[in-house]
Amino acid sequence: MTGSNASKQSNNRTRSAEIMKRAQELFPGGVNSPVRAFRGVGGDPIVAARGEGARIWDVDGNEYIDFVLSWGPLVLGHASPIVLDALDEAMRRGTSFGMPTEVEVQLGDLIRQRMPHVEMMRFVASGTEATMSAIRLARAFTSRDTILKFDGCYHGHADSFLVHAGSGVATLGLPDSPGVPAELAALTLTAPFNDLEAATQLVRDNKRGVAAIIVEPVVGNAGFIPPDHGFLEGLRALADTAGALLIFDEVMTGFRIAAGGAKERFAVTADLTALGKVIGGGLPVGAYGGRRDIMERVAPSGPVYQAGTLSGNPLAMAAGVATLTALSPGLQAKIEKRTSALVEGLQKIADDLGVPLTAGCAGSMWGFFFSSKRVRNFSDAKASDVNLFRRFFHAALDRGVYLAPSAFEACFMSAAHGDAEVESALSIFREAMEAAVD
Ligand code: KE4
Repeated sequence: MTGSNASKQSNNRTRSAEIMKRAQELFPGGVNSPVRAFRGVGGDPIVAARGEGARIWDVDGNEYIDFVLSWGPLVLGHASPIVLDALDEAMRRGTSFGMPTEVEVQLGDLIRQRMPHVEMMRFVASGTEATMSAIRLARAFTSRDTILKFDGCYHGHADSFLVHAGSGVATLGLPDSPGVPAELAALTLTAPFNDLEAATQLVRDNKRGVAAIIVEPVVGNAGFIPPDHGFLEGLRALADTAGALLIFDEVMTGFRIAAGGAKERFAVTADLTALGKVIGGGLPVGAYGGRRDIMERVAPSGPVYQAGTLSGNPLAMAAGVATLTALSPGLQAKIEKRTSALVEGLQKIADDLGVPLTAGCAGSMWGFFFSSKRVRNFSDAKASDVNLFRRFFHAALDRGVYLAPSAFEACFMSAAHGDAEVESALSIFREAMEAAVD
């Protein structure tokens, strides 16, 4: 039940609680990925039963408008008939071969048509694999070991990235991760996002040279933080001067901030790009690619080894082909228009209520902070009112809207979020904000 006058739902969550009790015995924190555990907002996770379009239902039958969309992949919405039909046809031919297939070529063609700078690519099974492989390749290509990342950016859980990382690492307030050898962590430099001077200084001071600068072109893992004008251009110039590769981690931004990704939106071309999420339509996928002269170093055409049993899995490829084929420029523009309307509406609600809030969006990715000033980096994000976010999150959840359960995550929209969903969500946001500030 979600309607424009949605008051608090019944919110019986007994089945969720029962299932989570069993889950706690089986999985660390009862989850298979930390950020799902609600540690960033308190309370107990709701257990998903099904999704359809813009909505999910939990195992107690409570309905929510979903703005997490599996953390970004579901740009067509839950259980999109387009994706289901493609999967139905694909799985009847078999679920995996560990052999070349035509469908992986079809998806590769679609990606390269939209991102011509991704001249050659390799499919893997997660975003982590994509960024981990891109870094290994950059280190091999430059014969250097050091990388530069940005505080609060999250590039998956490969060892080299768990240094001042965002997403679940930030949500849980982990001081980086035990188990990462100090010698390896020392090879990861970190600078504040949007601080070109600090990045330049770190690169200049590193006498052994930097292999790669890796960045989320629009940050989604410290909350939603867009780049300052000129920041990405500055990183491109810095990489060129330093002989480092520029890697855009577009696992989250890919096919969300623009059809052609960061290059189309910001006119900055990375040497390597990591992709994931949307290109698998909700199935396990990742990809890394870019300049042909770099990618040709990857085995078996070159010596840089990387492999995967389920890389290019035909079901994930089929879901990706269906998704990207449906995601026409016209549809993308429609989703972006509704995303802007939602964000403008949220900002207006906060302004009307006198609640300090800054909201923003880039394509079909959006986010907000309870902060009176523009958030430019992770320190700004941590200084926002996280306690108010927690209260707002639960007030919205109780009224039928599911936001990312952390102040340090982004939210998303899909083709299934129509004007009715935007109107309902804004009505719920107003009620939730009034309740949260009381
Ligand atoms: P995966 O290994 O989770 O497929 O992708 C890692 C990754 C890499 N790069 C970026 C920019 C990402 O956002 C991610 C994963 N995003 C998180 C959400 N912020 C996934 C959710 C989770 O960890 O459960």
